[in-house]
Amino acid sequence: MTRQAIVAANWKMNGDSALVSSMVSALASINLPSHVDVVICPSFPYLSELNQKITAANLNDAIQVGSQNVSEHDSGAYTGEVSTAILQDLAIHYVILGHSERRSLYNETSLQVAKKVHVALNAGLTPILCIGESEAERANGQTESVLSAQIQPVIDEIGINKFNDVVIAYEPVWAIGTGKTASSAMAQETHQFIRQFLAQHNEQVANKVPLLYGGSVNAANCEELFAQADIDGGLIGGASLKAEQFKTICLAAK
Ligand code: G2H
Repeated sequence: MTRQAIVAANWKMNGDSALVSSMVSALASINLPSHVDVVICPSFPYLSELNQKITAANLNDAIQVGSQNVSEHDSGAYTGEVSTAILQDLAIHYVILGHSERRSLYNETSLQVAKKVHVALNAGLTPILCIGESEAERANGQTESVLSAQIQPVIDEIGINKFNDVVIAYEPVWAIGTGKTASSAMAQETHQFIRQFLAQHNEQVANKVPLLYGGSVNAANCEELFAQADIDGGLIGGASLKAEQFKTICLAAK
């Protein structure tokens, strides 16, 4: 089964115009593999500038732009929020949803994340649905129940068939920005569990959903992670801010 390989950059609240320019130039200097979708998710203010630079560099087929969040509401009095319509207007294709930082710092619940996935799909955006367990949850043997509880509300909200258009990023919370990465074997085991969980609902859909690994992925560990059977790419934070590292990671995607 061939699945779409994806390498997505999550710049979080980092980056500036200079990074937008230098990253596009760096990626224009290599032959990005045609089987890989490269996605860059900067802060909201840089979405348009990034899209324009990608177009100017003739890289529209190779690089897509994504946002790091979207509102579950259509429009109206939601100060500080950004709607799917605004993202559509800016020609954005992907949206990261349910990142652990959104869940822990901004109290986003799995139900709210499910609604966001729904509105994103309705707007033709591809959601990158983030799930992951904390260190204590893994230590207590709760990894599978935590991941199931994060995915099930999304299945209930959109139905399993719509997962044909969803990307899942497994990001163990204890590996995020800490320099601790799950071993490739541990990541593969967890990805396999996620695919099996989806397969209980629909095996065909489960075999098609790209599963990305996230959490301190870098140029040194990406090859081994991407070589795992159920790892279809990565969601990259810190290392996506460094053009040389990010290029290596893009080239390593299978
Ligand atoms: C996990 C990841 C990107 P980092 O949050 O989503 O960040 O690679 O810095 O751990």
